[in-house]
Amino acid sequence: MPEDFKDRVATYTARINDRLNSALPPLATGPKRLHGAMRYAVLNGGKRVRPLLVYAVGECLSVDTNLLDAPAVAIELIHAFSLVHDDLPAMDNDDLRRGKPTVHKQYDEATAILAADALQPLAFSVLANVDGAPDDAAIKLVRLITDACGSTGMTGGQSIDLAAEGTVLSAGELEHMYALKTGALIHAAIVSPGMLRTDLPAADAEALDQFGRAIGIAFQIKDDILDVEGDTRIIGKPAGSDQSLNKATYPALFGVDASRNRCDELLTGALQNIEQFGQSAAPLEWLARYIVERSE
Ligand code: GRG
Repeated sequence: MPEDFKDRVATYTARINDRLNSALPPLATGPKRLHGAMRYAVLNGGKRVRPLLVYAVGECLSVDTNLLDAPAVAIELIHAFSLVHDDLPAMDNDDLRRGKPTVHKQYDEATAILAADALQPLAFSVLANVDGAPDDAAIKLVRLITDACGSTGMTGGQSIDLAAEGTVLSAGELEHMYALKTGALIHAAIVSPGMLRTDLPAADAEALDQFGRAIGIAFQIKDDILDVEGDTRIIGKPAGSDQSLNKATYPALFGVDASRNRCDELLTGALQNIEQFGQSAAPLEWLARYIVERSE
């Protein structure tokens, strides 16, 4: 990673961790076990890819960084919420997340469910309280993010995923599931800074929309490849769990080489979409490459 990007990633990561810490209820106030589990679910690591995308697109569109904190925090809280649910015994039944015990292992199942339940409204409260943004920005962000995590977004994708275990899907069906399960929230992160501008040209909105759709799907295909080829110690969750659960994944259905090729194809298309932003899109381009080339 070039040194200047490394510095900026470190700066934005420290920033989002600080904003998440402030948004979460303090440990000193009760219910302490619930608050402890919420903080554990959010602050126990994570690459912070979605907030980094928010900040990178914000740079592209010259949006004030202070305004970007609300969507960055809200989206990361929802992401953390979804991981807690995803790991539960009723879903993927995982013991390890981000190299640490999953929330239901560290606490207990009821506390994990409640912590996730409380993270979701916290996310929307952060959005509702966005300060200094254009008048209709909060409502636009709420609409964007509720759509991304509802039954035609992340929750719907998870439902299709669970139903698809042990079945054969076409590439189109699989990518539809990925677009919902993983892509919708990543896409929301990418288009959210546009909601903080009153004068965004339609061509810029369209370019980010297309970029977001492609990168969202590529992110999940790369996640699948890491499940096959990754190292549990580096990815922080048990490698090979998709195969154990008989999940319908890109590598399982089409092989690792085809998965890699599809990721590259999606990346190339995505990068073409953001060429119009010129040099201001360099951090976004770097993040897109990181998403398909990462080892964690
Ligand atoms: C309504 C919010 C909501 C959720 C209920 C459980 C569920 C429905 C959806 C789960 C969706 C899910 C877990 C998709 C997988 C996405 C994915 C690849 C997660 C891993 O993301 P990383 O690699 O994780 O960014 P870190 O740990 O780095 O944050």
